[in-house]
Amino acid sequence: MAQQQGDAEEKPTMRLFWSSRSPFVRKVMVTAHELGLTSQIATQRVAVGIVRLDDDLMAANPLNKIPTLVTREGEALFDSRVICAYLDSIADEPRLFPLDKNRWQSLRMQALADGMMELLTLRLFENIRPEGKQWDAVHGAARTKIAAVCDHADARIAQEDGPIHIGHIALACALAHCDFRFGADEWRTGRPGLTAWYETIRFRPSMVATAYEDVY
Ligand SMILES: N[C@@H](CCC(=O)N[C@@H](CS)C(=O)NCC(=O)O)C(=O)O
Repeated sequence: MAQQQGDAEEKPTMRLFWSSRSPFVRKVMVTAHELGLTSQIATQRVAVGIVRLDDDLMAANPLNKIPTLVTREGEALFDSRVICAYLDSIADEPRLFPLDKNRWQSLRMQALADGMMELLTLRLFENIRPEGKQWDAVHGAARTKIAAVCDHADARIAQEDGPIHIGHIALACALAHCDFRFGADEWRTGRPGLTAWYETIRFRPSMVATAYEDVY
């Protein structure tokens, strides 16, 4: 069932296959909030997973993945990087994909954060494998990589002095997802710079409006 979020005065012209649990979806929703586009997007809740397929979604995206955005023209766009770049391109003031000196750092930060989301998703999948088919080494390696991502970000975040960009949004959504699913990892420990930065970004209206919820 489609549900509308944001300013109800404007009729939505786009449709987003959506879940309140996906970090990739949240990245798209935070982007839409930052660009003032939420009233144009109707969200359609889907519950999917690597072994849980959805016919409606697959008709739009053969990969069965969310987020998938159906544009005003009826074209399906995926994945989250493509959708965020598209939303930036149709906004009155495109600004989340800098073209100046911050361009490559912002895209690298997005890639790093997306990779962290993939690792968190992999760990969730490992958790639901049938008993006897789980592989602890996957958790261990994923945890090590996630810690390295956080160290990388912690070492660089203080040098970020410009306006918010797509890398910041992706990183905030990845860290929030770590809290949501793997709070015991305590990513803040030993990373004061990243912690202080996150304590600011997590209170932006776009982040507050898109909090994760563990519901289908
Ligand atoms: N690279 C994709 C990743 C999207 C993704 O993995 N989404 C998960 C939910 S968090 C999904 O839809 N999984 C369903 C499946 O793998 O079939 C993106 O950036 O959008």
